Amino acid sequence: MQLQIELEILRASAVASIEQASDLKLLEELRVQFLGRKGQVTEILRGLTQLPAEERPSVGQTANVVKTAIAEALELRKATLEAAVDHAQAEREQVDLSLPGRRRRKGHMHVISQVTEEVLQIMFELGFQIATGPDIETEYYNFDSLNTPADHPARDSHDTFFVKPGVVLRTHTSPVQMRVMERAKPPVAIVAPGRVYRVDLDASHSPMFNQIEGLLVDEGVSFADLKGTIMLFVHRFFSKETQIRFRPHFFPFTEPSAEVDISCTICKGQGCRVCKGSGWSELLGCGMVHPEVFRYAGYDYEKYTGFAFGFGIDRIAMQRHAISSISYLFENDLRFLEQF
Ligand code: 2U9
Repeated sequence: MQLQIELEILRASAVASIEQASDLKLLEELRVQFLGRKGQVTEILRGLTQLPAEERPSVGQTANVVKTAIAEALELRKATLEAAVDHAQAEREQVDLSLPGRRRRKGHMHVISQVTEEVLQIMFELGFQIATGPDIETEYYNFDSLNTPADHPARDSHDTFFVKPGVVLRTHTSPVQMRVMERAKPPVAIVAPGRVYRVDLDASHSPMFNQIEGLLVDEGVSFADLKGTIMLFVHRFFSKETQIRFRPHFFPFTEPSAEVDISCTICKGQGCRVCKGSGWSELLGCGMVHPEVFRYAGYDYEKYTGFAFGFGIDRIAMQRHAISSISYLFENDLRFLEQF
């Protein structure tokens, strides 16, 4: 009788502790304490053999009922605690599907590339084809064949990067036109875009810059054709209102030669930092191809004439987009680049 009361008390206190267990670790400790091999209920069941035979069945039955009740309480509490753990994890890992996604920043073409494409598109519509060539050139293609004598200051190592004797980083894209002329008979109408290199570094010069040159050769090509082509280009690329003026100049590969200015698009001719107060901005160099250049190309200079022009893309990009300092084009500051 005494044992049965003990069993009932054990059951009440066991179930109460189990129901209050705050985590799974504690619950496991309680299971060991009551139902484990050396647990309290197990000990009682083991002690049944010491009881008088007539008491054994009823005490044994009560002990089993208590054992089952404790086991059930353990199961129930375990399920509750596990569900709480799952819930807490779900809370931690919650994804709010209604939040907007992270925006990826889209890249785009550099303003120099954009301007290059615009220029090439206009020239393509005028019937010019696009030609390219190597950045590393022979002195022959970069200078000799373009009527630039061996003692010309541009051929000095102070102005030109030498790779090795006879080989340079091209200082202009003119060698591209020379190579095309060697291969093709007139009529030839090409534009050559690309990187060029000069030993030059200050606020307004970079040792590498981008250039576009053009060449048109046929029978009867005149300076009037050159002027008309430049005018048409300027009107399309800038505006019909943009003024043009030609100034005499000298290049070894053209004769006569000229430089072309446009009315400054930044100050509309009023005078500003970019045009140095003059209201005019230097745009490009041009001229009629020198007969000596035709001789190098194997062209009959009695039969053919042609014009050529060349400009730096930075200069034309600055005028196109009213950029006040060339350094912006090389700094790659996104706050600047994202405006285009
Ligand atoms: C061949 C014959 C003639 C290309 C030309 C210029 C005038 C010129 C400069 C402008 C500024 C380059 O970027 S810059 O420094 N270029 O002024 N270029 S005529 O004449 C040629 C080219 C190839 C076979």
